[in-house]
Amino acid sequence: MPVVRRELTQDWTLRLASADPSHQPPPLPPTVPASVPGCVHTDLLAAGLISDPYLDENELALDWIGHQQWSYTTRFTHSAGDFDRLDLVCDGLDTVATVLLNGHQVGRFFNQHRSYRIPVTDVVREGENEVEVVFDSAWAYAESIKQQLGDLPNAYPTPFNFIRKMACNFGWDWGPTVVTAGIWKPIAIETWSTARLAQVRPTASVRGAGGHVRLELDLDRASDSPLTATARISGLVATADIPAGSTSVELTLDVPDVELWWPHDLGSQPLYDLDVELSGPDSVLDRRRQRIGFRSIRLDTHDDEIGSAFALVVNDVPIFVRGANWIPDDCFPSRITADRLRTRITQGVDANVNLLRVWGGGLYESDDFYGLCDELGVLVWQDFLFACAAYPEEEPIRGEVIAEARENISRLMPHPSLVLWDGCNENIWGWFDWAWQEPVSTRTWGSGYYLDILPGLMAEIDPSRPYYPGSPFSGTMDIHPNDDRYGLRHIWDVWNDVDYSEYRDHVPRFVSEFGYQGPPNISTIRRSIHDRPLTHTSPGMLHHQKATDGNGKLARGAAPHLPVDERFDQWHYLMQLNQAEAIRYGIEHFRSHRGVCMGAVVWQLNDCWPVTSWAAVDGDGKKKLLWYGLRSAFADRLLTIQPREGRTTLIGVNDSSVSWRGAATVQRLTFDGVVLATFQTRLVVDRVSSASVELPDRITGALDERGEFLVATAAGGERAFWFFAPDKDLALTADVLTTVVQQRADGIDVTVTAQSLARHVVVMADRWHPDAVADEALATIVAGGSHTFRIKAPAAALATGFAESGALVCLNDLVATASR
Ligand code: BMA
Repeated sequence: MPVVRRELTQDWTLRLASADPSHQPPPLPPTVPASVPGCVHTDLLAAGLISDPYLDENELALDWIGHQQWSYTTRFTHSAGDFDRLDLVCDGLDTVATVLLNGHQVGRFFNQHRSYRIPVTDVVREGENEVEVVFDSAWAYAESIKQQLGDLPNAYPTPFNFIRKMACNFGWDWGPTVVTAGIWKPIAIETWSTARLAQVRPTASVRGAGGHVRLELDLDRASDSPLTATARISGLVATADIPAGSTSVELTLDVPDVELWWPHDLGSQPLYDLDVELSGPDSVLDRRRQRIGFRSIRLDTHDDEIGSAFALVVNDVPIFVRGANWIPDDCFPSRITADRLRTRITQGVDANVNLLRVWGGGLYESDDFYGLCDELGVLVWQDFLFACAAYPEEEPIRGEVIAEARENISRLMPHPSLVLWDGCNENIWGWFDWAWQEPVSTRTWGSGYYLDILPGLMAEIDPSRPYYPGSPFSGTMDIHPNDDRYGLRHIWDVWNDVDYSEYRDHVPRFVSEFGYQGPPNISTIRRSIHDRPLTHTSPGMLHHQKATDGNGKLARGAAPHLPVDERFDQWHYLMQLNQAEAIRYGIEHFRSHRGVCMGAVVWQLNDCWPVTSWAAVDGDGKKKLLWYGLRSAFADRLLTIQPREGRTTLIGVNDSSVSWRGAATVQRLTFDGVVLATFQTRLVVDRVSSASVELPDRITGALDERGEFLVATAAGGERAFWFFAPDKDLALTADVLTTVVQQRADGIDVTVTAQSLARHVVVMADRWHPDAVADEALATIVAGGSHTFRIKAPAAALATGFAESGALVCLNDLVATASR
């Protein structure tokens, strides 16, 4: 009999198993219909028993949920069949779970990041059976482990470092505290006979023009009979006999003339089906299909005259990483469907992002996530799940860490997109800089994981993928982990303390975090926050801002660049604009140092709820101005003007697979369009490289710093601006735009023409209609120029005039107001 899997999705009920008197729950019905996969929060929400924790300040009143003991129950019928074994398979339990079958405890588990297979052949009975999963409070468990092992430093006041559960679930500087419990991944009954495939671990590599697959199989056995394993790829077959009693086997396949897998910016994503079969003497016992790809990957960390490099080399091409950090897309991960992941990852691809870093305070993401990255050509860097805290290396945490690492390293092996494993987020930095050394003293703090255990497991299980101990890290504990000259760098003094112009003081080898906040889109705010009046300091807005002094940093960060205007819509425009400008400024600078610097991974692509944060796409999945800023700053061909050794310099950066050659023109203009100087040059930028041209004095020397600017244009339409003064000080004229709106079948075209320089012409389409989306949202238009914004919108949007909606904003009008 082959393996038969039956998912238990039906007839689940949830009940409060026991209440925590210090977090007294409100009256609840004895049972509540439940969804599996799911969690307590989403079940209570679906039953109408709680308000939505993502709205207003509801989060605060729902704190009790995470402190209770909850129980999930269902029934299934079982009839005796022709099989040897019956397992209860839990793909994911969140987190402290006792599993009972017909009242017998069959398992007790403590780790959200593992799956569990429970042999229950002897407990299951003919007819009706009852499965119950009881979840203890994750808070209470983590606190008890903390008591047992002793407290350790943590950037947050919660015990997430004492439990193997998604850390940001306890609250983060962009996330609410919604400590969940539940069966968060599928749960199933599986029957099998003789043997089954326990693990299939492929390593695909490139050998000359061919591909080589090394396939390791682990088996579970119910009997000793001899077996055969067969693997097929591209019409090729390999088989191996597995002698009686043996539980592992290795096969290899050599595929001639494979097509290489590339990140989307450099090539295509051919994927190959690898089919694996396990057979007994007379029948197939188990099957697995995995999609793999062929590419080589190397991490270049060689020492050089600056310090030490950090560059990902894919198929022998050093890649400049145009990356974004990824956080769990929802605090309730069972709501993250494959469709939603496809949308979100595609938003990254469309913003020219070629790598997502799955951040260590979140999850090992679902198979869907990595499968989509394979398909869409997005490189993945996966953190092991440690973030912003010291972690104990004693039991019971140690064993859980090892088990979860083994499982997830193995699970993710098929994916060509996965190119890097990283030990932790900021924990090595924390040890150096966050006053941990005294409280930690002689205790463990996690270094054993990052420097010894995890690299050991990688070498044993998946030596094909690079491993790096932390982000940031300088390659050795002898050098400060956050040094521009070595390895990985996080730049957070910009945003926290200093102006974004100080990005230019850093030439990191690879910047894996840097970010700037902005509020979510207006339609997201209006859906989730019902403050009357709604202001940037009204209670709901403040609640949906989790960063320390977030609003203060927003205001101080914008002040050197943009006018101050606290009317809500104006504030909102200015803050989103400043976020986009700060990051664009940083990225253009980092890319202009291509070669020394080989990556910029912005913090962060996505949000998990509606919040003011560093994200480019807000909690409702809407693109903030930053998303449009990323798309332009991360474009394959970037034209930028940068200071270089005291000179103003035109730089072309080419991260595409074809060379970029052609004429470029730089002009110094007045805001009214008078050409003061022109410089013609030829840009020659090879593939994956950059080139610079120093600009002559007649171009770079402005007579009136408030009223002149440079515009550079390359033959392909690439453009760069240079202003001699901050936007807020420019002598901009109000009311310089004429606007023509033209209706189309699926929306409108908005053509704006500028009489004089129109700075930061922005379309925030969802101000017009919540579902309206503009193809472009950020434009600076020179005198006499025009730009057409194409806006997709549902027919209902047309009932409201676009012009009256406030969706089109031009900085000129705010600067002129401010200086009046
Ligand atoms: C980085 C991240 C997160 C945090 C972000 C913004 O350090 O690793 O911990 O959300 O900064 O503060």
